[in-house]
Amino acid sequence: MGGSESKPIQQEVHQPKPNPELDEPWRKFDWGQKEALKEKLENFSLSDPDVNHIKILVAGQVGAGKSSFINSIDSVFQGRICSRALVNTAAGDSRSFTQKLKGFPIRSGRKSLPFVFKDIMGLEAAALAGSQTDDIINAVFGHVKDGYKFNQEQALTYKDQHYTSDPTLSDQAFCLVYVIAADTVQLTDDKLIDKLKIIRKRINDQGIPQVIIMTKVDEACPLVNKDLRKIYTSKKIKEKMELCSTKVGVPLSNIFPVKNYHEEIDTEDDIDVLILKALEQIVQIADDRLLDREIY
Ligand SMILES: Nc1nc2c(ncn2[C@@H]2O[C@H](COP(=O)(O)OP(=O)(O)OP(=O)(O)O)[C@@H](O)[C@H]2O)c(=O)[nH]1
Ligand SMILES: [Mg+2]
Repeated sequence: MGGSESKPIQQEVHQPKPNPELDEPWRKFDWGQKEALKEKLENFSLSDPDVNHIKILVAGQVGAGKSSFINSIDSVFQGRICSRALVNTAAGDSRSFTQKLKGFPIRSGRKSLPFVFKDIMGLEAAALAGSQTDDIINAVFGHVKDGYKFNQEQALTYKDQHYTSDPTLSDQAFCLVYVIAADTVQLTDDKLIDKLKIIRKRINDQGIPQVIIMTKVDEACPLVNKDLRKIYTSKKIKEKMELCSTKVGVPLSNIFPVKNYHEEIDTEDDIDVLILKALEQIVQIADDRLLDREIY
């Protein structure tokens, strides 16, 4: 074969880039409902008068944005950036920054709202299989006292001073909020999914509902990074939510995408309204469970 044989010239075909945005939002969302949602939550009264505060436990992988989500809720009601829950500022840590169980009562201005969010250590794929899941399950059921420092090697036992053997209704969590970061959902380790399945199985048996909060939407999609209102027209975010739903096994209707406050110095209405919508759902679901508890 002679080297002079010429190859047929390949015509470069320029395919138009697929539009990253949908024409119609895939979830209806009213961006103007901030004040209405805020007012509704400020005036929320729990269905059981014996319970002062409903507890909501926030769990998820290390660095997913659990502490930031609690701070973001705080910020919405205070109208300024709050940072009561300490947030990790060093990227890429594989160990959880939050080490102790701590409850954060939510206030609007000076008014105390009937919800307490519990911040917990992050789940680590590499940590010993049983200890973290047992601790989280125990925390959901109200057996773990605030201030307890999680121990990777050993789950809390009933002999520990931080163990409550006979939790009251107010000690128990009525909703588990599982936080997943949108930018890394595809990388979620199978070991973590297994841990989550164990937690879900145990809490499902007791009828404790779960909500997924998908954080860091700004990191996952450049469109949304520029304009948060594109969250429900972004194909990327829709894809991430669907992936989240199949990986974790929770219906899309129980997944809420948010952007946490992380570098802002002032609050913004669009960030606020997404956080408030997620909170409304969490609180509603938790309160329904409180009402239905006789069934379990
Ligand atoms: N861009 C962006 N960054 C976020 C968001 N939420 C959290 N972060 C950042 O992600 C990092 C980890 O956030 P944390 O709130 O400490 O996460 P965590 O889940 O509490 O982590 P552990 O306590 O270590 O398990 C911090 O640097 C936050 O500023 C978000 O919605 N968008
Ligand atoms: Mg934390």
